[in-house]
Amino acid sequence: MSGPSFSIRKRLADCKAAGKPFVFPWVGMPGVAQAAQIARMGFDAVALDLQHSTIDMGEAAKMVAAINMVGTPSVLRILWNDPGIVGFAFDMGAAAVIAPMTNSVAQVEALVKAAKYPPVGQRSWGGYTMLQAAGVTAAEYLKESNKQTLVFAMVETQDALDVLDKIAAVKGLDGLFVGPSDLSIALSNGAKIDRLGAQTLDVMKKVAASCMAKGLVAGAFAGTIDGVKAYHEIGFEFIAGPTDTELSRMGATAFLTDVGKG
Ligand code: 3PY
Ligand code: MG
Repeated sequence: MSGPSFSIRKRLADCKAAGKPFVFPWVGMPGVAQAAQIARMGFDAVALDLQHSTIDMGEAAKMVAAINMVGTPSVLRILWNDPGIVGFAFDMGAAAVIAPMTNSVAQVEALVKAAKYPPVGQRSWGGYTMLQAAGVTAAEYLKESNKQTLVFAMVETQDALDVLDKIAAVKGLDGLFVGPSDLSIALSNGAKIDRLGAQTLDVMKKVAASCMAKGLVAGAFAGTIDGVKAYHEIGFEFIAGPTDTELSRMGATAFLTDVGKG
């Protein structure tokens, strides 16, 4: 039986067949114990955000190991689209990697090159943590990982929108992932963050359509319950739900309300 990093495709397919989104929290607080706790909460995966948090790569490696031990797939939004970081993330046992600010065909081609073994790309072989995370032998990992693990290019700038269909056509790419905060900042020329605004949703529909046309997974950061529902409705299937901070806040609010202090 495959381990968590090789279960993500099947989990996604099961969610899709059930008409439900694949939903995961977006963790920014370092901490192995908390990562493991969150991995037990019933989400489809756990994402670690290395771009906008204090989780460094050493901490991320430990957190991914803890999440994988629970049997839940881990998703890494990496610090930057750098081939060394992409390889590191997969070698540590990530099931999916999301690269921020991928704004051109060349940048997305470089991302795929770092994420996939030949003949699709040029990922470098080494490290064995990924084998435990996938629950397979080295030979099986080499044969299957290009298909089983997922690499996402983020669409969150006007530059990326300008070449959307070309980015979506990059061979070996598994999905597009919308960063609606940066996207809405770009669309409003720096005026606002409007993750559920009409203009943002309109553009996101185009991203979902582009994914559909190319057989890619349509992903996005939502952050809220309303966001998850709205994005699922317009064609997104791989959706980041609450941040870890928001999860705690929701729990605290419900608790305080229930004891009459809300
Ligand atoms: C964005 O919304 O810009 C993201 O990168 C997700 O947090
Ligand atoms: Mg962003």
